[in-house]
Amino acid sequence: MYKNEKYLPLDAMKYPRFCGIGTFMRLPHQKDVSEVDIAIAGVPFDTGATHRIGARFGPEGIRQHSRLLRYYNPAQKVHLFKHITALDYGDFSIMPGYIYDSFDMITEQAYELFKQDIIPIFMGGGHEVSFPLLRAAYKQHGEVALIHFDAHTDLWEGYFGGKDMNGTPFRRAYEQNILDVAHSIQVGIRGPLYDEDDYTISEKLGFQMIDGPALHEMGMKACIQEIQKRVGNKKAYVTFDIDFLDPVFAPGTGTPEVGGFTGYEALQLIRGLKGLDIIGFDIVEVNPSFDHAGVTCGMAANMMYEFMSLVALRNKEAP
Ligand SMILES: [Mn+2]
Repeated sequence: MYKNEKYLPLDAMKYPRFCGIGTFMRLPHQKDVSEVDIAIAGVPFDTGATHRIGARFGPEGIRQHSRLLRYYNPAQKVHLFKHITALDYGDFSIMPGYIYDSFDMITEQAYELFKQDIIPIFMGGGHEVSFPLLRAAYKQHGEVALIHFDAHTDLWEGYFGGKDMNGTPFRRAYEQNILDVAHSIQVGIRGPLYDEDDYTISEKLGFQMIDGPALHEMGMKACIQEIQKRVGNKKAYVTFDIDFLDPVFAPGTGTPEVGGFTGYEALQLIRGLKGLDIIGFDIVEVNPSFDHAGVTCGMAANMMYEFMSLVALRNKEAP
């Protein structure tokens, strides 16, 4: 019935959901990924924070609030563990305060996962970690299309005279030619900017952008069609900054912007990525110190559940 009984969450009929060590979804924690489709890995690095620090505690917070996830996803009509095997890989080691050393460490550890032909789901950390993660993806897959949900483009040249922070990862990735820009799309961008030029930067560099107000106007279904059309059959990497959501739904983040999206809208968008050739996911900027009652961490856990469901659907349709 299950794809592999070794890789199931703890049985909630034997061990109530509040029991047990807090791995993601109470899955087994191990480093050997040779038998799994999905590895969940924490990337607890936030030294690139331009505003509130604390996203290094994101993985720990998300894990604690992932206890309520269950096997069957009724929205996608898929029973996850009939079609996938998954584990909690634990956290990458990083060097707090040292951005370039940590970037190298993150790339190396992420590549260990990519090269074993599995789908990694990374939990940041600040958005700066997406750059070293994309370098690892590139090493295995070549250029990938970026599907980017965020309140900000994160395409800035730099801040405070420095180059690498949580507002710059995709500028660096763009410069290093590791993205398939012509098939990449940014969704949900909004909030006050420094200058008019900041608004046009995405399209100038060749990305498609659907900004926040446009997304509210067009609705989720039309946006899904745009994403599907833009990415087509290219290999894609999904990066989800939790500040895509309105601060009401995700207060626990570093740079909140009003006028965002509901939890349900975010779930709809991720569900709509069905059928795309996605090789990896990250969810970033979850900052438990600014969270209330686990609202943000629980939301992030559910987004990851939808990532897992996409992989399960893919396996279900092409076992
Ligand atoms: Mn971001």
